Amino acid sequence: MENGSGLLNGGLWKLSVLPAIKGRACCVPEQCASSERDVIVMKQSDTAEPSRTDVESPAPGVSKEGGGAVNSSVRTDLTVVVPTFRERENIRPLLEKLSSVLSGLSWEVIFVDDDSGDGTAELVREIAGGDPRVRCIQRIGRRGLSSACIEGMLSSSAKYLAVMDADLQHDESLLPAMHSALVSEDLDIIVGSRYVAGGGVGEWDRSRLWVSRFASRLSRAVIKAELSDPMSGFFMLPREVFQDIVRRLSGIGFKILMDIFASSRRPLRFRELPYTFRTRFAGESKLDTLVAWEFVMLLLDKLVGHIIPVRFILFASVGGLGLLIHLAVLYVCLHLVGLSFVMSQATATMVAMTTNYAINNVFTYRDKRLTGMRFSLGLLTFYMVCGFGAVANVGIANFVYWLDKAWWLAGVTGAIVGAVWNYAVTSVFIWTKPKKA
Ligand SMILES: Nc1nc2c(ncn2[C@@H]2O[C@H](COP(=O)(O)OP(=O)(O)OP(=O)(O)O)[C@@H](O)[C@H]2O)c(=O)[nH]1
Ligand SMILES: [Mg+2]
Repeated sequence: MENGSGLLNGGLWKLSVLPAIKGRACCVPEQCASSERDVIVMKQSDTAEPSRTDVESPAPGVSKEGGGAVNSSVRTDLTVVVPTFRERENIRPLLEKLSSVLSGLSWEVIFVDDDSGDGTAELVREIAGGDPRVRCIQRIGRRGLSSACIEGMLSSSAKYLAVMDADLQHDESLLPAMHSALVSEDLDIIVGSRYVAGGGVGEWDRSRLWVSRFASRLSRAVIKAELSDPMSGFFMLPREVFQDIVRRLSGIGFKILMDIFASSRRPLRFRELPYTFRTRFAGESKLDTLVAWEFVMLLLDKLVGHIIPVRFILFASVGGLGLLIHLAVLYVCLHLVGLSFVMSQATATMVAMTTNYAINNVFTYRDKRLTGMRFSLGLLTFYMVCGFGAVANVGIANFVYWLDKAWWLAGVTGAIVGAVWNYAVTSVFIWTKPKKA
């Protein structure tokens, strides 16, 4: 049987076909980082042109009096990128705070919203209609904090880029100090840290503190810098530093700062400024157990991603699990239920393929997860792809056996071909860019 990827676990093979598949989906007019890393595609609700702003205009969306004045001679110096997922209630309070602390700078804010469904993007666009400092990128059928930040930064042409959360947990009053440190000193990045003297984690309970510290320790495997808070999502860097790194970013999961440090070819000159993590203002946390899973994916990608794509490792591992599921179901049907072998094998194959598909949808392709009708259509496509994969597997294995007579070599070769086929085709036809709804 062929249940997604057969027996392939781990891997020594450097497959030239895979990076080519990973780099798909860069197309005009959508903008993307044309790297061989995973796809970075923008769905943008406005243009990628820099907005030109009036330095002294009032809070966006708060009062329109004078707020729409545009001084076309002032180039935006700072872009604040804010990833959002269901943050509607936090938008106006955050804009008020940004407006008050950044009043001496020429700045803009770009909200990158993953089609929240609570009206976040609509509200941002409404405010943006009266204030050129506010912009919105709405991504459809995509999820992921890091990739959202990357796309936000790519759409800016400001000299400096900051990233912060929407829920007011990051202390915006640090932004001017971050900016002046970058302007006056020879630094690559300024990080808001909760773990240097003067900083704090606010109301975290002990378990969250422990998890954060543990993750920071694990990150040492891929970060060379002595950062006290590599899990921070609050930082500022010059755009050329970002541009220098962007093609090597993984864009996986929640930890964009760790990704930046781990992707830089040279050690980054950094400074940490203390801040106290505040309590979320409104809305709900998006942290869940799968965020930890994405953290592991990011670590793996940084450790072995240059040899073999981490998604392929996961896909192949899920295939291995599928084989176990297949054997268990086959045993139950054959020996406990008393079905014929053909019926048992058919049932086991369907169960294994279906569970493989569901597991891959949640874990391997969490950022492109399919739901509703698209989930069902994807499942049908998965059955078909795996059917072809099985034919290719058996055909190639047969051929190798005919050549060599080594059963194990024939079996392994067939399984590899089946797995690569399934991975390649499903990543192009199933977990790909969304079509029109
Ligand atoms: N675009 C986008 N933004 C996201 C996604 N997940 C989270 N965010 C945003 O990223 C920021 C951080 O997410 P939070 O849920 O606040 O995570 P956290 O601050 O680590 O956790 P809490 O302390 O529980 O709030 C918020 O502005 C979220 O709206 C996502 O999948 N896509
Ligand atoms: Mg938060």
